[in-house]
Amino acid sequence: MKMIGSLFVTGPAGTGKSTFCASFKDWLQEQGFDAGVVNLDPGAEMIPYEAEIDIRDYISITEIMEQYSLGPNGAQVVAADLILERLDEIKESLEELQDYYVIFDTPGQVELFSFRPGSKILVDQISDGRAMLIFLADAVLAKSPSGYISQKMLYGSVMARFFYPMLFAINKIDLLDDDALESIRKWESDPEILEDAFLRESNRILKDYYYAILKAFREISLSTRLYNLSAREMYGFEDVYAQMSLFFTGGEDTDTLYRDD
Ligand SMILES: Nc1nc2c(ncn2[C@@H]2O[C@H](COP(=O)(O)OP(=O)(O)O)[C@@H](O)[C@H]2O)c(=O)[nH]1
Ligand SMILES: [Mg+2]
Repeated sequence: MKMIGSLFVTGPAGTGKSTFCASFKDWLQEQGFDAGVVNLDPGAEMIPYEAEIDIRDYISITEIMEQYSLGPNGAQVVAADLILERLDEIKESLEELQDYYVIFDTPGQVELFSFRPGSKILVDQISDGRAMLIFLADAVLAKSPSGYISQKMLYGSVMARFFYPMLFAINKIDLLDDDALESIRKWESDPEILEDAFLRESNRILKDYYYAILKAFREISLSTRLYNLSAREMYGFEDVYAQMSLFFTGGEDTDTLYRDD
């Protein structure tokens, strides 16, 4: 396996995963790196990039629907499991991406990628352990304390499935005004401000339950660093790259460190 590293882009439907894959690839190429996108979403109708490998060439949702008499949702679940049978072929195609940063676009429904047992195997096998994940949350939803917290909890539960570094990013921040951005920044830096805002929003119903959630937040430090992104405006990409570079090459901006001698 000769790629520099792989970045798996996950998150709920519509948070901008495919858009991010497209624009982050372009950005990496502008910085002089070799970068490519692999589409792992068999249900994608349209993808906004030219994929190096496209799972739709191997797996057809409509064929699965016919073969197993399933609707589109059931077929997506079967497809997620069938991907494993094509691992060898995918790995072979990846061999060609020497010294590449490879970005993996994942299915729109977050649970298909994050909670199917095969996904961890897939990540382990095709990245040879050299993997990172980024979870994209939606900026508009993150404007309310409950939206922010619930997306972070989802991030936490995805993180619990994969033993790889995982970034929490809010995408589409171009849609937020300065006040909203400032609130989120404060919630991030001071859990008490988040707690106050959340309890005000929750109207103190089920107070004990919510306190417990907030306590968990503090103790398992789900509040790691926050990445603000706009896939549309290519904003915030340096920070994501800095983490990738740190993890994959120890911070050296070079594509040679992981070559087998
Ligand atoms: N304003 C804004 N819209 C975005 C951004 N990223 C994605 N979108 C839009 O959000 C919608 C869903 O994006 P898509 O990449 O298909 O989401 P996916 O389901 O997570 O792959 C599309 O209409 C995108 O144009 C962003 O950074 N800013
Ligand atoms: Mg998509």
